Amino acid sequence: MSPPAGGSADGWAADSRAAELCETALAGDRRSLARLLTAVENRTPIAEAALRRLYPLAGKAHLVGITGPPGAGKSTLVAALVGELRAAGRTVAVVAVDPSSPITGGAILGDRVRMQAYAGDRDVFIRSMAARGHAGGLASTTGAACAVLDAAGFEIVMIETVGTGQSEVEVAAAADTTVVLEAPEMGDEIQAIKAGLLEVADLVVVNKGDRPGAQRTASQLRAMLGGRRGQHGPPVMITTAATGAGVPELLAAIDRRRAEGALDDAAATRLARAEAEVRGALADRIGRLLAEPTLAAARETAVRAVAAHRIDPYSAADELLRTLVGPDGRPGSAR
Ligand SMILES: Nc1nc2c(ncn2[C@@H]2O[C@H](COP(=O)(O)OP(=O)(O)OP(=O)(O)O)[C@@H](O)[C@H]2O)c(=O)[nH]1
Ligand SMILES: [Mg+2]
Repeated sequence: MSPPAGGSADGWAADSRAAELCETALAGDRRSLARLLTAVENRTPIAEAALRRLYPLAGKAHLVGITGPPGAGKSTLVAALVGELRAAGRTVAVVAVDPSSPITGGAILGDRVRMQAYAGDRDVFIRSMAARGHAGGLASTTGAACAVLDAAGFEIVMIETVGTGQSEVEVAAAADTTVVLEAPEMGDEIQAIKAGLLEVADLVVVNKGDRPGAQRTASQLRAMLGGRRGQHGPPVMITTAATGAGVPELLAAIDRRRAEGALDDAAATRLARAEAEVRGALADRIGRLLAEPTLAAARETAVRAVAAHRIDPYSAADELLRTLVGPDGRPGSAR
């Protein structure tokens, strides 16, 4: 293992704690796994050190995003999929991301009750995460959490998110396969379905198949998506998550994505994810460097120069970057 960047005492402490947590988590200790995810959520130095160790072990899991409007039945469907996977002896982790609130909401508590059936099952891991407003955003935090669970050996990692604007696009960036859930009986409101939500769909599911209008909604969606993307719109399926009807077929469609190459290193979704992760890491690095007290003077000088219009913001940024990176190209070496 390479030493932590900078080699500071804090860096070494974080690295040795991360090493300990990674070792026990990989040996199957769920408490250590949960601690690693907390570190990821809070973006601590331990998370970074852990990721350095775990990233090479990840890349095998199928990351499946489940998104859609509130109440469409995402959590019920996730529970049904978990049941299906466990019946087949397969392992699964679930990350429920609530992008709307900085604090884990009540809905997720309800989901937890629903998942209590798996309390003693070591092959199911359920975690809710609040997505705070980090520079790297939802995608990079979710991506890091998925990498940890992936490295821990879960075959499928499901990410449940409420479709509230930008978040579903970010979920799509974190997942290999994005399942967009809709509920029937939207009638004319079908036009109001956020185009963005369907744009990112690899699979579209009309849930609540027991309700009238499910078939009609599915047909409308097929016409709409087929029309927009030529002959090959995403498959539109019908499920009744409450009874499990259609769930084996959905799981089969999800599994087919692996055979179709969605999990290959060069798959578009994997490249997009890597891109988001690198961007997130860069934003993180730059943010941290800019916050360093040793750079306060340079920052202050730049800000005053820009305010006085003696220099434009881009030139000021270039100058700061030179200060940050230093002549030998190493961060902080100019100090
Ligand atoms: N009739 C019917 N009701 C369902 C079905 N699936 C889910 N529901 C009900 O729909 C409601 C919402 O289900 P959830 O699974 O909590 O929906 P969700 O999309 O996770 O909701 P949020 O997390 O709040 O966005 C619950 O009352 C479920 O019991 C179904 O297939 N048929
Ligand atoms: Mg839910």
